[in-house]
Amino acid sequence: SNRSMRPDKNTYERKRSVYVKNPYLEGMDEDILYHLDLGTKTHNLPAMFGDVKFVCVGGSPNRMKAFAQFMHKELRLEGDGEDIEDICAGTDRYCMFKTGPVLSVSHGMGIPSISIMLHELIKLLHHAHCCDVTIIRIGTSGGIGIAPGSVVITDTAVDSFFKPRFEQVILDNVVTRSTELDKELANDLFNCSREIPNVPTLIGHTMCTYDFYEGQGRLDGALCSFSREKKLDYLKRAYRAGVRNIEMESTVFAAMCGLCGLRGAQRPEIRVSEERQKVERLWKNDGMILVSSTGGRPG
Ligand code: R2B
Repeated sequence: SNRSMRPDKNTYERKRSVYVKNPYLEGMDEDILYHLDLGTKTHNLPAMFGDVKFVCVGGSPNRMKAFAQFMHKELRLEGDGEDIEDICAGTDRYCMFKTGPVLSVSHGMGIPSISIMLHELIKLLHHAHCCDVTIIRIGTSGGIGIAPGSVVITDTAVDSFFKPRFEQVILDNVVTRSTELDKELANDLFNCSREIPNVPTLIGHTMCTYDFYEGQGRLDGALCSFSREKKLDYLKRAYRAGVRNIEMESTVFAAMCGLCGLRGAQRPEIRVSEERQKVERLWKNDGMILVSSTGGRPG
């Protein structure tokens, strides 16, 4: 909803810029954003991106294009938006579309992939002198103990041990970063969801894993060394710790956005699939419902 998503007067007054925490960047003659096929010498980044206020990121390029077309219509911009151009067309690593103040960017699957994109996106927003930017991941995920088709708005991203932390390996050190997301933004999004009928929406923790199979307790990977009971025990413990869905990007997303002055939120939808129904049956027998993310298109 435009009403509840509009930043209040104080937010404008604060003018929160997007910052980078790298003393070397300023002294660099040129900054090349390798995987976006953009750069400070080749592109006028302030002219191209200076008005960006919202960045929406998600795994799949096609979905992010469809989202940009949707935004084009929602914002009632000129033309039908069908021929919207991929700003990163020079590379097939990620794609990026701009509709008014909304940037739609794909990030691929998993922490390393989204992390590379976020480094370059944050530098892009910084070079473009953007301020008061809100970033929202609108990815897919597998739900735990919630109704199929639900939308989970993440309050905190947690790791595989249900801890609100992201462990970044820097050279041969492990640095622990916080994964808190903007609570006010989560509440704003939740209030918006009340205006959309028939889409069950809730706020909860999102667990981020390094792997889709063994890391998520799946029994259908090429490797599986645990029993069905162990899997269910793990997922139940996750549920008790407040986890309502599982995906593969939220911890690094929360950590990086938090450190660089971006107001961040996660709003993954739960994929509905045939496999889910199977797992759901299994869990129903066990007194819980699990919405699995198997079988859907990777996203
Ligand atoms: C959700 O879906 C993908 C795996 O299928 C991954 O990117 C994620 O977080």
